[in-house]
Amino acid sequence: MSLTLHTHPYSSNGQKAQLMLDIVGAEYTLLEVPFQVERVDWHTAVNPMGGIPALVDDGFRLAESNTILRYLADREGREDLYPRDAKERATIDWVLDLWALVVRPALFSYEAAQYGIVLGTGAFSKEPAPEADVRALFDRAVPKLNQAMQVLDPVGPWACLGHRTIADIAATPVLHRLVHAPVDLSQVPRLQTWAEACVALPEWQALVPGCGVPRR
Ligand SMILES: N[C@@H](CCC(=O)N[C@@H](CS)C(=O)NCC(=O)O)C(=O)O
Repeated sequence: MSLTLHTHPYSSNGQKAQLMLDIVGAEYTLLEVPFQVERVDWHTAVNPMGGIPALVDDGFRLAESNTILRYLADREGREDLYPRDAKERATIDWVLDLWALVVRPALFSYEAAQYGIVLGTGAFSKEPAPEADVRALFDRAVPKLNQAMQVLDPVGPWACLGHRTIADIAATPVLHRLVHAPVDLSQVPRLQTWAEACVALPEWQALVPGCGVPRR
């Protein structure tokens, strides 16, 4: 059974799908989708919205990175990463939604400044903002970040359930960027503890050099 991931090395959502494939030990092929406003036909044929990543499993197509993580955990029978128990599953889903719908938007202005993100063309589409501006934009997000971190287990490092799950895998690429950013992460101590554990995952350490993950 063949798995093909449509991704881009700079896409944090693509990176989390690739990290998941590596953690479950699946064999896969990568197809690089160019970051351009008019997405290539072979990609929109799989994901009409054009977002990166998308996954094709023997003709079965899927997009939305969190959906891909849930699917791969179920496909590979990895209940340690995404349990079947309703409360455990919902706890993970809460962190996934919190990350995508609250934390990422709170970080957007900061990330756009640091990585020169332009909607439609992705990271490095323009020069990054000066470091003082980047730091100030991060500082503005700190209260919201500390509020969001109260949803995580108080005893870390993992987000919930006391072990690594897809909630941690989903956050790892952006946590990596934060660890390497010119910002004071100690202002959000629970996020810092979480980030250090996720970034140290051996599968991430193996993946990150080929990902062109910005280290500025
Ligand atoms: N909600 C989607 C987001 C997909 C998405 O926007 N991906 C980014 C890359 S991380 C993208 O395609 N960016 C280029 C763009 O701005 O169109 C997911 O989680 O997969």
